[in-house]
Amino acid sequence: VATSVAAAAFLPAVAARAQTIAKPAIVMANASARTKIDLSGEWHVSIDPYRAGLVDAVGDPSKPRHWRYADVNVQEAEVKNPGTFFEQDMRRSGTVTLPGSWNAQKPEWRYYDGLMWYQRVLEAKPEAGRRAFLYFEASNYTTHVYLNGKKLGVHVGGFTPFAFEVTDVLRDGENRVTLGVDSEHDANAVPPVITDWDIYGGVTRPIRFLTTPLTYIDDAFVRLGRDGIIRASVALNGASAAGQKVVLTIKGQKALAATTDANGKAELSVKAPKSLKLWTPETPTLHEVRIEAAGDVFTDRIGFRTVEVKGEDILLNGKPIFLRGISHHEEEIGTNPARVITEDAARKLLTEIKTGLNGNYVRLSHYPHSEVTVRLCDEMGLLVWSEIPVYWAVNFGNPDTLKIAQTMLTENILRDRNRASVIIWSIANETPQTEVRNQFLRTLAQTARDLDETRLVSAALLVERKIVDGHIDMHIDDPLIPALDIMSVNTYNGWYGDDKLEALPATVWRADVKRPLILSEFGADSKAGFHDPQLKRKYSEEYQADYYRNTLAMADKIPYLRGLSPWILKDFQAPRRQHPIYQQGWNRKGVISETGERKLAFNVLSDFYKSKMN
Ligand code: GCB
Repeated sequence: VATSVAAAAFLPAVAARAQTIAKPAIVMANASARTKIDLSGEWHVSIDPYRAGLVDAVGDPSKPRHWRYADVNVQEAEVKNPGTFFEQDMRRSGTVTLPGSWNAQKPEWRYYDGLMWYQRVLEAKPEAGRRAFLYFEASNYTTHVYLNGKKLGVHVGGFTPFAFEVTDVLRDGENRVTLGVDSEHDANAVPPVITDWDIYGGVTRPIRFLTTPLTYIDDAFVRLGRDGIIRASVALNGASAAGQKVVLTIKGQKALAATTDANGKAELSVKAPKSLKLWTPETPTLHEVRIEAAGDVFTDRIGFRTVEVKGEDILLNGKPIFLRGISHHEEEIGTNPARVITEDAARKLLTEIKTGLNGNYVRLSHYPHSEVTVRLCDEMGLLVWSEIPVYWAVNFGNPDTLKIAQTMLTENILRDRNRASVIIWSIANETPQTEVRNQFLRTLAQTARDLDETRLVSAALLVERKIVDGHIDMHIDDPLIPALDIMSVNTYNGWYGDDKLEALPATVWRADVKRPLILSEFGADSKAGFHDPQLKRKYSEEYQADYYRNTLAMADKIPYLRGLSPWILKDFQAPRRQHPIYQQGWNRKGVISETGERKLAFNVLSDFYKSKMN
């Protein structure tokens, strides 16, 4: 009996490890280059707090109501048959602009957490010999998609792209796209119900209507290996995917060719020429890459570089590098952000890191950021930590939660693995050291490695603070570390807890293994403009600046420290932060305020990074 109990206890974890995650049916690499119609703009909107549109009056999901009307001209129907009645009419509902979270669109929707319906017309023309798709960059959290009243499917997860094919549903002329976006996170969701950031429900990134040939290049992963070989993995999608000639050209280099196998896949490789200009933060060279197959063309601008860990060093193109970074949430500057990241908004924030802080690195926390941000990092020369929202109290024991996290990680990696700037896939933030969590995260680490052999894997961990011989002692001993390339630790001594700032520099950091360390977070709140040079109370700019001075002095003494991403670039909305004077719904750990003013700590960090530039 004892044996079978033990075996049963191990079963879920073993099963989880064995499960390899399938790629989504449609990847649509570099989708934005295929855009036929950008569906950004005015959409009709209708709130549905009881989710009445997904079910009938007694909750039967087989008889949904709301979207059924999508293909009916209600106004005409009411005239034609005065006895008929409807309780929704999307065509006469008010409008909002998408992308944009509803949180910022109406004061009464500020904290709405539920279902919202959107609808707009798509004027299109089915083309013989071409397939048509709707592509969503991100919609938070569960999205029900319909075209002309027909349900195309559902997507779960707020920060990664997804697509539905509409070739057979598309009509000549007026088509109606209807979306039901539900922001609610239950206990099994990723992230879970409680986070330290805003909900930002709704469609937060562009929606695109795309067309392709009948067989098209769905996925292409082009990278420089640590062995000096450039490799391209190409996957075609369509009835004639097998046996196709694939031609890859990197501008200025000789073209390569291969033929797709029975699954429509081809691998191409070539030794990188000595003359190949590598991507670095200082010289972010991007190469024009062109792949042709089956009458389709895929183009992108791709940087080539290698990243690896050797002992306690992180090597970029074979040379040790120190990551001068900061953490960053996806939120534009302003007093009422809607999480709409335009190129301008992203450039403004990233320039503060690159130029203002003398940075070369950004932690894009706590979820995959918009594609425009990552592409700008490629262009501007900022190394990226990319993360999925496996955060705090995720339900590690639930296989469905693991599946959601794996799908998210997969969608994130498939979108961004051609971005040279991305060097780290992070699989979690501040998670408890339990055995179910270890199994869950080891599975994710393996998923990342299966999809991408060229990058590093990490997770932001916690370390218990102890006092040993009168000094603060931080012993990094998380059992997850063997599954990670880099140890990353969030530390808040001097902000949470009673440690005096003067005690921080003498902190001893101990690790059981030789591996590079990143301090993935440290920070203190301050309200921009609150000065208190005498008392230096918490929340004053002076306290935050002193906190930075002392924490940086501590960091500087850790021999195996290879990077920093303090918390955080900009003050951000966090409903759980309600100090009536200093926070008012904002986490104030930004080194710039929500309106972009630099606080005193900004200069402390900027000077420190200047001293680290070589
Ligand atoms: C953390 C979390 C981050 C919070 C931050 C804070 O450790 O990772 O999401 O916002 O601390 O301000 O406490």
